[in-house]
Amino acid sequence: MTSFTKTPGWLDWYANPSKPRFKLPVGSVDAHCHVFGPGDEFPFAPERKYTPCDASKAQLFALRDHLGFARNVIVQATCHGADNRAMVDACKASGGKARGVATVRRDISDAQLQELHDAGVRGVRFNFVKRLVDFTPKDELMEIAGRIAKLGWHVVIYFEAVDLPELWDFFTSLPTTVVVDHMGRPDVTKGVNSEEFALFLKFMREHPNVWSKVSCPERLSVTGPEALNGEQNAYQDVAPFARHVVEQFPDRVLWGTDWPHPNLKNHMPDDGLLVDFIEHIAPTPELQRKLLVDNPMRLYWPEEVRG
Ligand code: 0GY
Repeated sequence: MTSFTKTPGWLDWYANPSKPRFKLPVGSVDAHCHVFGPGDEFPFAPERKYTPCDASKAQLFALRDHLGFARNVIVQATCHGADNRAMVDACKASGGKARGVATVRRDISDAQLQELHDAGVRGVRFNFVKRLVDFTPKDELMEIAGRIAKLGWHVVIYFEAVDLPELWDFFTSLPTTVVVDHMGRPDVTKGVNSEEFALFLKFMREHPNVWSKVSCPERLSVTGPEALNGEQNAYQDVAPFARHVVEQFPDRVLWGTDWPHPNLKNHMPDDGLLVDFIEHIAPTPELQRKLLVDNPMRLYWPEEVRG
């Protein structure tokens, strides 16, 4: 048995989330969440930048049912490096209710890629957030993108808004659907009309293969979770950004809880309240259905959509 010591100051996920007041459309997908370990069963990677608490598949599936989601997309967390066993184990145990997004290196074989596919993996994640990962050469990433394109997978990219100009040429050369995590992490203090956010919108507008997760208000917010003016105003500084993206690109947006919320420093969100935030960014039933059902189903379960 190996034991792990959590990173000092680590915040554990919220134990008893409230029941959302917002009723999710039938068949909703939590399209961004993770599993951590359990560390004694699925050890964390030696090269990790943080050591989390455990967050098992059973706990994830219990949250899914409690919040009213039908399915999950489990994104490989950086604390597991390119060892996808915990994520794959969760996908396999889900009975078809979970798909996965993996981290792979260029030495992965075609047979191993096929194994991931059979387990439910439909994408790879390229991470450019420097506090989370060491640098991987772009030629290696492009080679991986070319290989996974043949499987019909997509690339998920995670980066900070200030880095978009430098990464633009690489991102716009990717041969697959490209899904941006958390709207490219805008600095919300700069406002929805900032040059930085305008560049992100241009990225989506000019490249119809680019999608965005409009998730993680708890990560991007400066005003925080408190309802400042009565009810329903949690994360109010993030809402205009996410709503803008949902309204401009309704067929290319996804939403996820980001449970178990790695690396938050100030507070741990009540996942029930996070679900209530959806109404503020997707105000009509049609936008909600696209965001939560139609779009993730098209990307992750296309065989069920085509009928
Ligand atoms: C997220 C965000 C973070 C972490 C990871 O894989 C990860 O470790 O994605 C973060 O620290 O911003 O989407 O979960």
